[in-house]
Amino acid sequence: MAQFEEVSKQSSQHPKPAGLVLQYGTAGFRTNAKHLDHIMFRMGLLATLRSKKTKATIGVMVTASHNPEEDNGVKLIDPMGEMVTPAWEGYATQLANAEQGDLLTALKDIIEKESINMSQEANVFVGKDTRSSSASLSQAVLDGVLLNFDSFLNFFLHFSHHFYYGLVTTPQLHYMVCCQNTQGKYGEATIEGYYRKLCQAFIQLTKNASNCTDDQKHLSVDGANGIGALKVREMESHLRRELQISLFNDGSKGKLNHQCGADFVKVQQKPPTGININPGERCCSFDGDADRIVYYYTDSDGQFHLLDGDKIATLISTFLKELLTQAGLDLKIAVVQTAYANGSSTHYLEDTMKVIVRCTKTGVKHLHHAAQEFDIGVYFEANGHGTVLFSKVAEEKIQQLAEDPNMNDERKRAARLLQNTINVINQTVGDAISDMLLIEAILAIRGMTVQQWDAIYSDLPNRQLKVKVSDRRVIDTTDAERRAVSPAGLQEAIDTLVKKHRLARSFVRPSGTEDVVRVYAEAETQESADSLAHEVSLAVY
Ligand code: 16G
Repeated sequence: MAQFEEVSKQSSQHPKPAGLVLQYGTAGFRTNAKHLDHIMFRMGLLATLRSKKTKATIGVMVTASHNPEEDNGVKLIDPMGEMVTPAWEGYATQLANAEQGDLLTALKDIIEKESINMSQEANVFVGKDTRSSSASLSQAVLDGVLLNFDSFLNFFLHFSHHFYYGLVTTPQLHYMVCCQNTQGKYGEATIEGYYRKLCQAFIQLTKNASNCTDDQKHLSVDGANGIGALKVREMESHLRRELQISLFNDGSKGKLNHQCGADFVKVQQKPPTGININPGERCCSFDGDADRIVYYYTDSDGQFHLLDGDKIATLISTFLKELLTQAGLDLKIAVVQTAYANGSSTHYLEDTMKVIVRCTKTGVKHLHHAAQEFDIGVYFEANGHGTVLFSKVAEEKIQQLAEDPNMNDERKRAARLLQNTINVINQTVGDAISDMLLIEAILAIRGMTVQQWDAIYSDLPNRQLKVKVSDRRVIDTTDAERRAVSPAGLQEAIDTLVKKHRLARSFVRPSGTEDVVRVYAEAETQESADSLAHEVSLAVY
């Protein structure tokens, strides 16, 4: 098999440690960076195949998001900027785990199964976060992308093209892949184009905010010592002081995600280190690749208040619903959550706001798909990962109204606000920078303080625990992970424990990113939520 020589030669530069098995999980591959070189090379190869198959540009992002600095990871981005399809997640796992001598067979298998026309050219965009390991690991991806498949397969000669973006946030890469594949209809496939589109829309939106003081325009941002901090700095000049950012944890001193960032703040329910936080001041934290955001403040008693993904979804959907009413547009709006959504948020959305609420399994791809079923789908995980999707029909109706010369001023104003809202949002994936601009614009337009936003509803006290078990896969769930179907008797035990507490709810699910089982409990008081979580974790053990 002389034609495979080149792959064999190149792959021996990126050898797989024998016996190492890794799974393409909820957010791609993620583990200690020292185990990932061969995975990166192989994902470069796979991205090339995916590009040939879809006849479109594919993205490869090197990041481990909120994981510690020592870890790294990689995920593939499909043509419209969405997560790669489940079948290709399976191929990614197969390719990653093929022992060195079986790699070519694994590749051929994919090519055959997908009937890939190898004469098709391939285009791949590669990006990386700020981790020290990301430089060499993204080079390994490029080695895979640049390998000329067609010569080794003896087909017509067509080279792979790639564009190496270097340091980008994960959502920026999703955005640029989508822009590229829509021939610029979604925007320009450059970082500058991204800043221009989002910031212009933000500035248009804030023109509707009356009497905004400098204090109200001020926001403290915790950049998690990661890529988000770098990109906020780059973007600042486009904001023309309509938003004045004090940036903390900008990577100049601290360690990535260490005692800071959105995940730390959400899980620990306390402010990050490295930030000056004055009572009442609005602050937010990004995670390590800037695809999540949470807000918070401390009150005059020094008490910490977190505004997580549920509060963000409520703020955004309330704003959008009001605009739809003002515009007289009959569009179906829904909020998509996961089992982790605080019960108070779900009740508020369903009972007070009267919006449709859907619950899906954890993981962005599940929420994203569910949100696509509506004219406007607002999706957020409680951990701060989310965005808003507008259907084509919704976008067209909004545009028609905004441009209708016979329309009255109020309806037109609402339609224009909706148009700018669409433009400030990164619809390809949850994006901390874009979400931050949207939230800031909404607060400014509504003249709302962070305390008023927080007071929309009160969270039920809750607790999350991790339980280490010998095999987490014995736990199987249904009903969007809200009920356990195995092992036998576990759900009944949880039901009995829940009945002992007021306003209580609890569920367990195997983690998709760590070797643990996660336990969630909420109840009327913190003591009650804590003891329920503890009791349920004993039932799991
Ligand atoms: C990944 C997911 C995130 C989810 C988390 C759950 C993406 C891009 N990221 O980080 O949405 O909340 O996993 O982790 O899908 P877990 O399964 O360990 O609880």
